[in-house]
Amino acid sequence: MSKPCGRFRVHQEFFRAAILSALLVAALAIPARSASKKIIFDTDPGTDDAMALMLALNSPELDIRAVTVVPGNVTAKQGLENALRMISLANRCDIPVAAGAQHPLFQKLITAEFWHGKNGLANIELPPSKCKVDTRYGPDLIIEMVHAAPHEITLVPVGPLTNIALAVEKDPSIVPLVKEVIIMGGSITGGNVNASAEANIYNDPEAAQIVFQAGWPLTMVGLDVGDKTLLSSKYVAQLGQTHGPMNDFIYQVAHYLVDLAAQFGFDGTPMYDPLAVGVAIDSTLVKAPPMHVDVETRGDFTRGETVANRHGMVERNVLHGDRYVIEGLDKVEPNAKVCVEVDADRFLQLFVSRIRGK
Ligand SMILES: [Ca+2]
Repeated sequence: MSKPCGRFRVHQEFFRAAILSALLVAALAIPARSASKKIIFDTDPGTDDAMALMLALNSPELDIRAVTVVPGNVTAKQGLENALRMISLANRCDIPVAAGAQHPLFQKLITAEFWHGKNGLANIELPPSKCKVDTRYGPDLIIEMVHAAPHEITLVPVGPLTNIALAVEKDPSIVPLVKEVIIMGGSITGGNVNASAEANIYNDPEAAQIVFQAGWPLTMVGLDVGDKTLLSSKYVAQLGQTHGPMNDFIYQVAHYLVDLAAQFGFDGTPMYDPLAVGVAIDSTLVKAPPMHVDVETRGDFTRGETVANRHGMVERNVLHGDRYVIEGLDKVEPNAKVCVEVDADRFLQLFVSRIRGK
């Protein structure tokens, strides 16, 4: 092979450098989607579900692989329609939207149009969906996707836990293959349905107990932090300064919710479901110590309560004749990280800036 002359070598070096630069520029220009967190968003939409979904869609840290619908705030049928219309509004027909359970495992559904409006979306009529429903059954879709991307999928359920429980019951082998589960639900400081229970857990306590005991990394984003994260009219005004189909929709939803909260004496609307998405984006937004959590399924006053053991141990009581005697302490392993504190302003600013596309 002849030796290339000097000029040719210079050209060769120049082109090599140019190609390398072009490749580098191209690599930097590619959105970080491939490196972002793959999530399945399980939802009962729902006004705060709407805000959570739009936050997830506007956040490059997350890659929504599927939306599965569960009955809760509204019926399964209404929820599916709402999910399809929102995904269509976002021009994301590439994301599969699937129906799932039609009712809780062992009880009648309790819907919440009282809080979310007659259609579940603050009575806002979105245009009919251009997207078609995925014909797979929600829990089956979860199973299929977890097996297709082992250790990569984060489940973000923000409704009753029926679909997730059905997936685990049908195929427990998904449990070690799921990267993480971040749920909106529960409370360790009293409920919103009644004195003890939070709505998502109350709507299907048996399903919730299955999900909490499954044995996967689970973070509970409950009322404790949601109630500290109030979107006030100051933030809604910021949302009103920019426009676009998603921005305008969320502005209207937020406006509706802040007005509703004001009727009950609150200076803002709690961002329950959006905060679960926020934790998926950035876990440093919350402080979440490990605890063992059980879901009460039988109590007269406490059905649906998330009962948290903060100390990691229980007394060992042993029967001696006609009485029990404490003989020591048994360790209880944590099964959840329970959010107890939140950097609310940082989260709310993140939410507003993402919805505004900034
Ligand atoms: Ca929800």
